[in-house]
Amino acid sequence: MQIMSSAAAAPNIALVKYWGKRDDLRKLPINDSVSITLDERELCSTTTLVLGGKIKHDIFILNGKRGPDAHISEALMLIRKRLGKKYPLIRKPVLLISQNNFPTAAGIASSASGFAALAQAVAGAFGIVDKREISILARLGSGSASRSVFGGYARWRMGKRADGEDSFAVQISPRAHWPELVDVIVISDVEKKKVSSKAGMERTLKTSELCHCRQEHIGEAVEDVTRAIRKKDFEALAFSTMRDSNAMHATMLDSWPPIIYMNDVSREVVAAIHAYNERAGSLRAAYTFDAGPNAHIITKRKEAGKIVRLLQKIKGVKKIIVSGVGDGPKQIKTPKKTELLVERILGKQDLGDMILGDC
Ligand code: 2P0
Repeated sequence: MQIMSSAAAAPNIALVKYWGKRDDLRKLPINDSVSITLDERELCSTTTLVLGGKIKHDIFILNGKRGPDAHISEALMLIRKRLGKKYPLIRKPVLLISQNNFPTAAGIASSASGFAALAQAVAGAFGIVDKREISILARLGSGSASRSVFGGYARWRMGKRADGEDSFAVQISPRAHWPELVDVIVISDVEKKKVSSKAGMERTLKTSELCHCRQEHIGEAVEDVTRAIRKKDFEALAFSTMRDSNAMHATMLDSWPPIIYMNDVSREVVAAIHAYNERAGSLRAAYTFDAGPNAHIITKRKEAGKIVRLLQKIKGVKKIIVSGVGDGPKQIKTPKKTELLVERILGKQDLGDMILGDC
């Protein structure tokens, strides 16, 4: 039997961040985190999974190029271990085709959207509808992907169990509850980061004293942001978001050797947002930075134009993307181009390194 399943998912931006694991392989975090899922019409990973095709080993086509990819292989190994008994087809070699609608080199992390799309495609293949299960499947790929399986606003509960069965995301509110928020993404650097999130988290947890201090207060930040989302209290959300981004980057700097993701442009953006809020007399915009220098400015849509014009003036800003809040992953009809590619690949496997084009 051959099954083809396709899904699309968007990245998310964390307001209270995940930076440190209690279990590296299962990707179990040391704290809860809260995020906004972005709009899949702006930023999206589309993944097609073919199960039961006549192939001898896994084949990955990522953004039009044939893999290998150690990260996907590890995720598949964990997913197979989890689902293999109930769904033996997952044990057979798979063909996986994944494409981002944003350039991977745009400085926007694609692992959350990529692994959420993969989890949704696996779920679609086997008729799995339990969101908790889909969130766990996504988490096995990338911790932050566990949150991208929900639209709107999500909280990843760290859980306490060693097997990770209680570590999954839940939805705080759907998009419709607070659709006005946007993420203004300010790109100043498109290079691959020098320290991966995985290595960075390990280093921070091992060497930073400050990391333990952040952990003492992070529960409060998670509750504050969750409450702010429920009450649509932008100022409370903005305050806790900026504080936690600064706190996380402080623990990175406190690591040994220090990890520095923010650059001069990032710091100028921070200053510009503080000045903007000062002039407005209230918190109208909040910056947050992931493991990279590109700023994410959370604001209301009506402020976005002004913020974009303000930040465009900063020297070194290469590109600005504005994304709204998304509805979460979708099971989709496999695009025609991908169907043709699947036929080609299943008919002739010796593709070498050839560029396969858009799918
Ligand atoms: C987050 N980040 O909460 C934080 C903020 C980056 C900084 O989750 O090792 O790609 O695959 O679980 O999820 C980026 O790390 O790491 C991340 P793994 P992931 O969004």
